Amino acid sequence: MKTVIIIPTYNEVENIDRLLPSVFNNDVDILFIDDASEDGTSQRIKQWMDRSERINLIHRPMKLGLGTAYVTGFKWALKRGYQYIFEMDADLSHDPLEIPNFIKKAQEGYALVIGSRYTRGTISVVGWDFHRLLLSKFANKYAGTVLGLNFLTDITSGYRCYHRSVIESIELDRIRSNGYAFQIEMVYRAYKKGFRIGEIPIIFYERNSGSSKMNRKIVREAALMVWKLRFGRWK
Ligand SMILES: Nc1nc2c(ncn2[C@@H]2O[C@H](COP(=O)(O)OP(=O)(O)OP(=O)(O)O)[C@@H](O)[C@H]2O)c(=O)[nH]1
Ligand SMILES: [Mg+2]
Repeated sequence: MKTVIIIPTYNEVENIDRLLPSVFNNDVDILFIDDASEDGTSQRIKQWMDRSERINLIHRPMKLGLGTAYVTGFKWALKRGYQYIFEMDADLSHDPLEIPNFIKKAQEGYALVIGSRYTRGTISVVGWDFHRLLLSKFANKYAGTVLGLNFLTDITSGYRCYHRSVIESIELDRIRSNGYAFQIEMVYRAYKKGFRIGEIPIIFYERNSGSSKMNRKIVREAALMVWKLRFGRWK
């Protein structure tokens, strides 16, 4: 089955060399969406592209946000006939060893498979302080309650696998949100279209290198977006 892993990057040069070999252990193609990183991320990716045809790069002229990066990647992937389309962070928070587990779950009939840090009441996060954990747990509960998605445990997770039918059915140009909100919006839209959504347990490792792009604006955006989603202004 043709599979692509979409990886948005913004200043992740130190992580590329560590990430790529383990992604490559799987029979997948890779698409990077780099937003004009100033640290040489795209040059490093290009060096790898000389060695492998399985790597692709879309370079955007400025930092335009995670949501639009994925939308760009989704359109690219649909055009090229990929069946399974993954989202993955570049900072090694998402272990590529899990890729086969996502595909197995997808083949059991789940059109969207989310890698969850919070299955069965546990918390599988390495390296977060209490504040960050609380924020993530709260964001999940809050958004899950407003949107009726509490049957899922981790709707903000950015490690996931979509069957192409999900992406095809969603009007990508209408997606407004960018950070956490983007992840929530995609789950909600998939749910509203009636797709089967499943979760697999993952361990999330906080980044060791590079810096976080999380900020208050992203959190605020998510807090407001769930209500817009819920009351239909997005339709
Ligand atoms: N192309 C692109 N990638 C982005 C942008 N913002 C974040 N990313 C990438 O999206 C992924 C997730 O971003 P992170 O900064 O790790 O966000 P996070 O995981 O919530 O924060 P940390 O826990 O601190 O790592 C990483 O691969 C980033 O490089 C953006 O505006 N454009
Ligand atoms: Mg991260």
